[in-house]
Amino acid sequence: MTLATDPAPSPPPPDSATATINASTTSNSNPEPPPPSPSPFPTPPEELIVPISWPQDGSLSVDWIHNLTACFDWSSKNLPPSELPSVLPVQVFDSLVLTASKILHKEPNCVTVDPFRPNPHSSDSASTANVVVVGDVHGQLHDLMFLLRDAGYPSEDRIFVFNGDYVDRGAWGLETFLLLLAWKVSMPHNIYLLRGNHESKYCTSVYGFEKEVMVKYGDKGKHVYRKCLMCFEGLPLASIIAGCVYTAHGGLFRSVSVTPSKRFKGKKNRKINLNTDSKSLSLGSLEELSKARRSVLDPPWEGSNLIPGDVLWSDPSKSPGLGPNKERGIGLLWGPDCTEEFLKKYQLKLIIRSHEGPDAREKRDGFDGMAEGYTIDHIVDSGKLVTVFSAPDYPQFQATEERYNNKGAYVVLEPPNFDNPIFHEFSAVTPRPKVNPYYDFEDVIDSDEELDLGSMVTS
Ligand SMILES: [Mn+2]
Repeated sequence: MTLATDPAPSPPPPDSATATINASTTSNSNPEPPPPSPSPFPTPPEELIVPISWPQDGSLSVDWIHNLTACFDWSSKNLPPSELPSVLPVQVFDSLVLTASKILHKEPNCVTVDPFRPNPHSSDSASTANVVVVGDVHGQLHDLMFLLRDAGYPSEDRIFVFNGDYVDRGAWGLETFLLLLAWKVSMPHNIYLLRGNHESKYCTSVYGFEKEVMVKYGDKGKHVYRKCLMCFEGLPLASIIAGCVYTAHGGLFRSVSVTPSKRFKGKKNRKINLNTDSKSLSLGSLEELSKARRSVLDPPWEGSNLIPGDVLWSDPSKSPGLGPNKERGIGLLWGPDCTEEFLKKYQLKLIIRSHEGPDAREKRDGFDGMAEGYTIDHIVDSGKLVTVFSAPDYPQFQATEERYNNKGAYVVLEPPNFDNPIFHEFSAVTPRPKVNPYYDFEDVIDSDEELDLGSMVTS
């Protein structure tokens, strides 16, 4: 079935009350066509351009994005979720995701974010942008809208790096992800979208995003979900900002280098160092990161392509060394010594990662909680490691009365050095529109623990 040839749905027949009124008021002369039956839903305010259409030249202006934002905001407050296609038709979804996917798939695993820009107005002066680093968003559309207003929108003077986890848990993962894709399409060098562990088939099937898409797009839901998964596969894994800051959703990763076996030295037999027991684990290099195969629906936890899973799932530890992340069942735990080794090796000053919200931090001995939206986890000779989490009042749906009431935060890096993170905290936008959750939040355990690894799609 091709979408382009699908007939537009015909308007439902007028109900009998309308038909009766028509019959008595139009009499016999010059019969007018029956008026379309009024929508049972509120009509959008005049300043909104609804439904959204794809621009003829395919270039998305800032005005187009602000209209998209306002439409998503309005529909989240006034329409049932299943009416989203009346605001964003599936054809426009297709154009947006296809255009964004093409851009994302071309980016390297570790993107270079260069805030030193040539000044188009003068050949001998360069302008320098600020860089804003954002952590987990988890479908909290209204908080993301606040963050963008508060920090200022992406522009030549302000580059954004998002650390992943756009979807799941919150009720507006689709709108959140699509809004960020629109900014990416509009100005690909002013915003970078990295992958989080929730941008995967496994997580989205457990934590709500798949169901959200099915509810919102109905019989086109499977198609929309599949396109989103294909786009997730294209998201890069990490970034290096201004040559001195490394960012990724989870963090550091192991070496998966092929090492010649001693016994068979000189022969063709080579042993792949699977690097699974802690004794043989060593830190991976940026060169290895650049060669990893990131285009997988679920990053594998076994086999030889382990770097994407590490980058997306790992956590820091207060104890030295590199070991398996037993709590999560995938990824690593790395100590302050590894942070130092990585920073020193690449002459970096800072690692900014995300991935741990207030629920995850509740169970982590020795670490600060996430009440302020950020923590400083390692301070070493070469620099430091910080965690930033940008979903305030998280998670949106919770079984207990008592909430974490955490703030969200984002990081601003400023010239000339970009190595001193300035943290901006913010509270949740209240009240949130009332909406039903898309996953069984009372049954699904709080953080991403105890993965059902067998159900992951890793090939
Ligand atoms: Mn995460």
